[in-house]
Amino acid sequence: MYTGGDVPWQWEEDGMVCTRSAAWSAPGCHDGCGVVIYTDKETGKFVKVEGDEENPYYQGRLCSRCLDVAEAIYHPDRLLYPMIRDRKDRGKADAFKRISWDEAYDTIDREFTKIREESGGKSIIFASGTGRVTPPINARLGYAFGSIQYSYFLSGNACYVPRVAASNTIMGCYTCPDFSMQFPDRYDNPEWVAPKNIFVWGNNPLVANADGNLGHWVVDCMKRGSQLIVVDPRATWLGTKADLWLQIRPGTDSMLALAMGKYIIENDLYDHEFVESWCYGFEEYYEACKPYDLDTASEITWLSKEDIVEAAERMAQKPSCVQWGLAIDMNLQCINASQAVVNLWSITGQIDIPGGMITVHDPYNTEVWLPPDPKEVFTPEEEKQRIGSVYEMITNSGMVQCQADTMVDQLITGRPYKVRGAWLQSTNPLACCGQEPKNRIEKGLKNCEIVVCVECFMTPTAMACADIVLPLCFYPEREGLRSVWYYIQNTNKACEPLGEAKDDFQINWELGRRWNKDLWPGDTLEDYFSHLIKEANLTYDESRKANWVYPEFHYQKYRTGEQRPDHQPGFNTITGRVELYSLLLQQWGQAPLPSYHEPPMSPVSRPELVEEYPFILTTGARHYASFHSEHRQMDRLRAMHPDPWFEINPEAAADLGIKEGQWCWLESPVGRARLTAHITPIIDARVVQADHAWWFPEADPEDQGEGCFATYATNINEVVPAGCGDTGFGDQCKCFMCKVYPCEPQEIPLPTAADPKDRFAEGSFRNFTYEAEREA
Ligand SMILES: Nc1nc2c(c(=O)[nH]1)N[C@H]1C(S)=C(S)[C@@H](COP(=O)(O)OP(=O)(O)OC[C@H]3O[C@@H](n4cnc5c(=O)[nH]c(N)nc54)[C@H](O)[C@@H]3O)O[C@H]1N2
Ligand SMILES: Nc1nc2c(c(=O)[nH]1)N[C@H]1C(S)=C(S)[C@@H](COP(=O)(O)OP(=O)(O)OC[C@H]3O[C@@H](n4cnc5c(=O)[nH]c(N)nc54)[C@H](O)[C@@H]3O)O[C@H]1N2
Ligand SMILES: [Mo]
Repeated sequence: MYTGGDVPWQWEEDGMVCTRSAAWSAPGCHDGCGVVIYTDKETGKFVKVEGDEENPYYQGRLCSRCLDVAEAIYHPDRLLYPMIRDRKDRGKADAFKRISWDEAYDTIDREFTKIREESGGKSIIFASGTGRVTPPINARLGYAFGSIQYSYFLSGNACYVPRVAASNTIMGCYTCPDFSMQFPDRYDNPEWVAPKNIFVWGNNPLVANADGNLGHWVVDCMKRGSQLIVVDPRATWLGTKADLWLQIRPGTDSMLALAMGKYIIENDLYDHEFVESWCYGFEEYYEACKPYDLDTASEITWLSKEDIVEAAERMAQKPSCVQWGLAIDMNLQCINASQAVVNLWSITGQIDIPGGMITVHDPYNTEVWLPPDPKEVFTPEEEKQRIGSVYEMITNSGMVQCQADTMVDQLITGRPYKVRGAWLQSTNPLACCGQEPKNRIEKGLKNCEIVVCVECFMTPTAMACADIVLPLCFYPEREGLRSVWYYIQNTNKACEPLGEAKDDFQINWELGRRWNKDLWPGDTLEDYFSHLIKEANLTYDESRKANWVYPEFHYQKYRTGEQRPDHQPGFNTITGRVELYSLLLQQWGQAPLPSYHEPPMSPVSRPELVEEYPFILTTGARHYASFHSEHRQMDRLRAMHPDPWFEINPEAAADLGIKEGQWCWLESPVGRARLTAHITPIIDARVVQADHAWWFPEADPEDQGEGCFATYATNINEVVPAGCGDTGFGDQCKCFMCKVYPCEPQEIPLPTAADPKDRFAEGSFRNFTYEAEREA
């Protein structure tokens, strides 16, 4: 174990108290950046936040959103008190009434319990969005209540979970590129070497910093000699610095991977020792790759044969690693695509070598990322009640989510039984993660008898659907634990929450204890945190003083038995090897080997649609100014990216007579959305890329035509339909078809952001914001 106990966790400086912390939402983000929070010594109020240069993982790096957190804390739209609204008044801004926390808890407890008594715990869903602090504690709350329905609205659960599920299935573990983040001494660690090649595949690490990866590390490694290969249809900043940029046709990644596999095997570039000793199904995998020759691959992917060959040769050099991303998940054949890529780093022997793909584990089994094992809470019969449990791949992925599309279907139809209540904690499905939000998500949620939202702002989802809204505090105002594969750190409370805002841990612990104290142990919240890190042999207070706690890290764990529960050498799969041919996939009725499937909506599979829908549509590329649908009300961040946009190549724009900044409709056979044109050569003339997650906090919250806060008219998920692949995973967010045409001026009633003070109508829910506290 290594700790950061040599530096203080709190000290004073220039009349301020400085508190080291981990900034893990809210506001939301995947990262728990090491920060120093400055508060006024006299008043205790929040002053500013800076990156913590002592923190080995982040080394002082911080993004614009975190630096702007003061704007979030003192924002006039911030929710500060629990509120209730009559169900018949859903959508009405002035119908919320302030209540006390006790009244809120009592009402939720009473209504939820009534539903459980009448229809069983299973008829209430507990939904979260992406990996902020919330998902595991939300699942735990549901389990304590007696509901197994821990859920997520994104079609095909197509974020991260598919890649993790595929990895767990094939390798019995998850792997990450080795950027030295597992070592507190980082790049100086004597065992570490810089990757020779870093593949950035369907990911934009500098902007996204997703899933336990900080984009800066890629640049740090480049400075130490790593070469870069970027697989992306857009020239990202890293793409322009890459040694090889593969401008791939969206949705064809598995074709590229299979052709690379064939080339590597046929040119004897693979790692014989690793394949013979540690892989299962090599011959079968080679057979599966055979159809994917360079000519076919080049035609399908739009890449040159030379570039595919260079990529394959670089993949085979040691050590090489892959930083993959969302584009692998957002494909109906995402398990296939993940497997095609996993097999590449497996046959080339990159697993768990310095500079390769390191196998990672939850440090000290903290359960900070994963909910409790449902097997310890539910009977096998009850477990089968999880919505979508027919999708065995999801059920066995270790991530224990309901299948999203099945869940929304059930919300809408009430079949096979009604979903009567929804607890929404850190998700905004009407504006962000729900496909076909107007006809599916809003309709489904409104069928519930009770909808509770735990939120920091009045989002479109809360405005349209919530009966009870619980106000959430921001990270400087709370205690908590941050853990990522490599270390744990406390989130230390530096100032008091404004109003009566509370944090997720506190809310769930207080409410959860009404239902099941075994799942929410401890007499205080701090006891509960100590319980979460008990395997580290530290109390919460000790871990605070330790700043960051790293378990020891070893390479090549599969040789020493550290990779399997029975401590035998090998991987935690049926054969004990990396299953290039997956016996589990076979058991679950899925193809055991990867193969290429043309996306169902592409110019190749639907040539007859090309005339009407000439563009391939990919969506949701991340921006610095927002985290999903968050930050739209932060004026400074909004100024960086004021309107929803889509990227279009100059030639294509000229053909259509479209000018920079012009509002246009993007339309598919499913629906249309309105965004402004951003004309840029970074994208191929046959492809357009559109923002996701827009809403307009400055717009009319009761607007039903455009959708609450004008969200539907600009929501790209009205253009990309719901639906998943046959594993239950995957969607079409990164590969669909659309046309583009200018929007008439009269069709654009969007308000412009005026003085923020003008936004507040008398008598609206915003009456609960407190000028005095804000000014203080
Ligand atoms: N077309 C298209 N759609 C996409 C994507 C895409 O690429 N293309 N990406 C998808 C992906 S990968 C994901 S993960 C989803 C994300 O979808 P969501 O996670 O649902 O994202 P948000 O809409 O930002 O909703 C989060 C809400 O939680 C609140 N919040 C923030 N922090 C906290 C917290 O700590 N606790 C609580 N209780 N609330 C908090 C915020 O105010 C916000 O309203 O969107 C998906 N939608
Ligand atoms: N600032 C910010 N950071 C975020 C988020 C945010 O909203 N804002 N969201 C967080 C979440 S939940 C997630 S899941 C991650 C996602 O983070 P990333 O994995 O980086 O996802 P994206 O930015 O959607 O897409 C990454 C790249 O894939 C490319 N791409 C699009 N289609 C394809 C394709 O078919 N094949 C290939 N190879 N590439 C393609 C895009 O051009 C883009 O540059 O980011 C997280 N971090
Ligand atoms: Mo995500």
